[in-house]
Amino acid sequence: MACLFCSIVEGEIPATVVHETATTLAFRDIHPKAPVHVLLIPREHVPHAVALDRDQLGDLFAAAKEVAEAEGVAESGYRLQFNTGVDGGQEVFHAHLHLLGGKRL
Ligand code: DGP
Repeated sequence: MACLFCSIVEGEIPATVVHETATTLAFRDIHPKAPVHVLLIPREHVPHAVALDRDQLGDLFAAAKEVAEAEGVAESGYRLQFNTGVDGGQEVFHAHLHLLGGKRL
């Protein structure tokens, strides 16, 4: 089945990319829940956070730190969140780390 976030990685669906590395991509959430709402994903398809390996987790958190600095929320603070599985509220089954900030959450 086609994966929405794989299509964004492939450039088939547009997204506002704010940061990218060889292994990760970060882009703005289409339905932002805070002034800053960025999704960080591995370029490789991994269905949910628990399936990420240590390198992928490290790369995502390192990228999140860079995004937080670039977005100006590193000092004020921000939230990092994985919604994992149906009960966790996950809707897109390509692992993604939410970075939310820019207001008191
Ligand atoms: P989750 O519930 O954790 O699976 O979050 C999925 C997020 O993905 C949700 O906050 C909305 C966002 N989203 C869904 N479709 C698109 C899209 O086509 N583009 C972008 N940029 N974000 C999307």
